[in-house]
Amino acid sequence: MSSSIDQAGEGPGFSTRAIHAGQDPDPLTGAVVTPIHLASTFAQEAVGKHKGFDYGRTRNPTRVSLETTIASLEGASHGYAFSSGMAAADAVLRLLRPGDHLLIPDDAYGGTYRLVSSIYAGSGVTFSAVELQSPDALAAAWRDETRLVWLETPSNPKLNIIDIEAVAAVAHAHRARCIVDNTFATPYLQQPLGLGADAVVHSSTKYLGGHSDVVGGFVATNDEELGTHLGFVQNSAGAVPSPFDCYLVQRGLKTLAVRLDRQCANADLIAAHLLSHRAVREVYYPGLAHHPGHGLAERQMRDFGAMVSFTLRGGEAAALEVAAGTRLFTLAESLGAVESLIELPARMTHASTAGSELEVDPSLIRLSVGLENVGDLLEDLDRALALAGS
Ligand code: P1T
Repeated sequence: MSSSIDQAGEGPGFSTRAIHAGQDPDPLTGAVVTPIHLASTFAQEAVGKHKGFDYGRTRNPTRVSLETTIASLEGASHGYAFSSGMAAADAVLRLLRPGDHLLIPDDAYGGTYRLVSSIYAGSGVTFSAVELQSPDALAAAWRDETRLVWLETPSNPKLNIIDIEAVAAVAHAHRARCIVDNTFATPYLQQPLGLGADAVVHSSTKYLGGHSDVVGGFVATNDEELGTHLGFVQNSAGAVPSPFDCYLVQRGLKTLAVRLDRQCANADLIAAHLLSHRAVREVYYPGLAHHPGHGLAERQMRDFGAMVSFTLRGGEAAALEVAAGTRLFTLAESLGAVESLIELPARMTHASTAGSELEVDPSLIRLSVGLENVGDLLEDLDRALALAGS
């Protein structure tokens, strides 16, 4: 695992790029914050002669600034911002044609499963949900028509760790693409393009924005053909974020590294505490030595992330009580912001996976660990666990 301090390597370090890439002071006014350009259309001197912007859906200066920043953080030549994480995923999946086959993990965000199983499967794309941590399972699921492998690592909500480099190598050997949803790790903790992935997808609603006040998505790639496809879909389907939303995500990015350093440290302590709690049956956190992906996460990630899932000896009834019993951990969907959240994926974020290979244990509780004082967070969990009779 690399140091949690963002050391400079060749060129500016991560935190420097988060604050400066695509964010030079405004040439007109010197403003040090990228202006929010609200114009939906831009004056042309003569037909087709303009300053690089003609219509707001096609190109917007605030969006271009954000796209430059995130692309830089992911080590990408192309970056496209979307109006949500699902719109970003959809833009990539539009590569698929009827008859094509897609591999997805057997643990992934419920909305991604819904998009694939309801919308894409409905238009003739086939898919298999596979334990992508296992090279044998990957090999067995591969078909001649497999065009794309979709990874989530760490996965939502079980925090499985998948070997990006190994899966990308298999995909490329078959002339298929490997796409990584990097929402849980962020580019600060994990750089999928450097490990061979063809594109990185984000829900920027989560850590990138970081303050639970914006919904957004992003795709970054170094693949010229894929970049052209994404730009075409972004403009043609039009699921673009507003200039204000772009500003909010870019503002969040400036503190991504420091937020995550603290959130990972808090999560590490919480996972260890839960592991030793008598009411807890199992803890899912890649930072724990017994986690099956621990060694791989050490190699593949800078730190282990700030999501922790666990089950209780008291089962679903106890889980429902704990989820309703915390005060600092707010019972809510979503993740990755400054405040800590608690939820029950089976009934909330992953309800659409019921009856599928991705179905979540109804007693599984998912925590998004925030930036609060960790002593207060531990006390809050202990109180809720005690109230629930656990
Ligand atoms: O909500 P949206 O911005 O559209 O992002 C969808 C999405 C994509 N990928 C992953 C890994 C995600 O976790 C999400 C959204 N997830 C939640 C809302 C949640 O609470 O899990």
